[in-house]
Amino acid sequence: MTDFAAWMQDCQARMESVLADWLPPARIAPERLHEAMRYAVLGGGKRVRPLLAFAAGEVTAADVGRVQHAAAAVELIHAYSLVHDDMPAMDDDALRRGKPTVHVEFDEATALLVGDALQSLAFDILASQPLADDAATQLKMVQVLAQAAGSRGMAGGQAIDLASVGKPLDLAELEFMHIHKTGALIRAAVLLGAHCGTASEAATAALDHYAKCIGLAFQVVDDVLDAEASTATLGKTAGKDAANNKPTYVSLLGAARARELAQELRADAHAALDSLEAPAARLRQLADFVVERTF
Ligand code: GRG
Repeated sequence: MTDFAAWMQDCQARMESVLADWLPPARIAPERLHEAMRYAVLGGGKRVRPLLAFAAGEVTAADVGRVQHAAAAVELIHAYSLVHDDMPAMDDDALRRGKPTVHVEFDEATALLVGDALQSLAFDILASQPLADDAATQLKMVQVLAQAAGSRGMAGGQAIDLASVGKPLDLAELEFMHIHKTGALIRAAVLLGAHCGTASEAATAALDHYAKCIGLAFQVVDDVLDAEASTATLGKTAGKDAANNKPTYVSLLGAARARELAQELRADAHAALDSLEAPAARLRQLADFVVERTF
């Protein structure tokens, strides 16, 4: 196993345990809601956003005991978004992370509440744990996550996505949508990880630019995988974008140019890290992972 693979495994295991501790036990009332929350969050997913938070925290010499809570908060928002995205009113999907989606395994009302409760838990964590050197930075972290998840971030991107089905978006409009829908939370993961340590303004700006590049690269690759990989490999239904007549990087540019674009974004992400004093090796490896991933 490579050093990077071992690091990833280590962070993923840590994340699983931290999330398991934060999620209410299924034996506590309301049992069914708590069971569904645990079902939605535990035992699956690549944990890309927590990995980014850990790697950004390394750059700012953050205490990993702090970063793990910030990373958990971001992952809970991500998990909530997947639960709601899979519901019949949105993407209407039956498979997520290789198992039945929450509304299929439980029911729609429970899935709605799971999303709501996971979002609240994320902010509970950010508000209750000492994560930054000073209160102002910690308050800023709460704001970063709130804005990333809100109508001018992920939820707004999702609204644009829903409104765009069957419509001919151009490249700039597609990029605008994805910067919000997928990019905003990826950016929050990097910034929250960094804010757990000591980040100068220049370092924060460099990390912000890095995060924007890989947020977009993540989505470009997601579009390519949706078009080319199998349902079994992805653990979610493949080929949905074309089936739903959704504009994607593949439908606009073709798969070959989309792959090139992902490589260009990876190079931009690496370049953004060059100005940092720390080598940021993990962030570089994660940019490579995001672009080269096959699932
Ligand atoms: C419902 C407010 C709301 C937002 C939903 C994130 C999102 C917005 C929808 C998910 C739909 C989707 C397939 C988006 C493409 C990129 C993406 C976020 C993929 C899933 O993230 P991964 O690959 O998933 O990190 P895992 O399961 O590995 O955590």
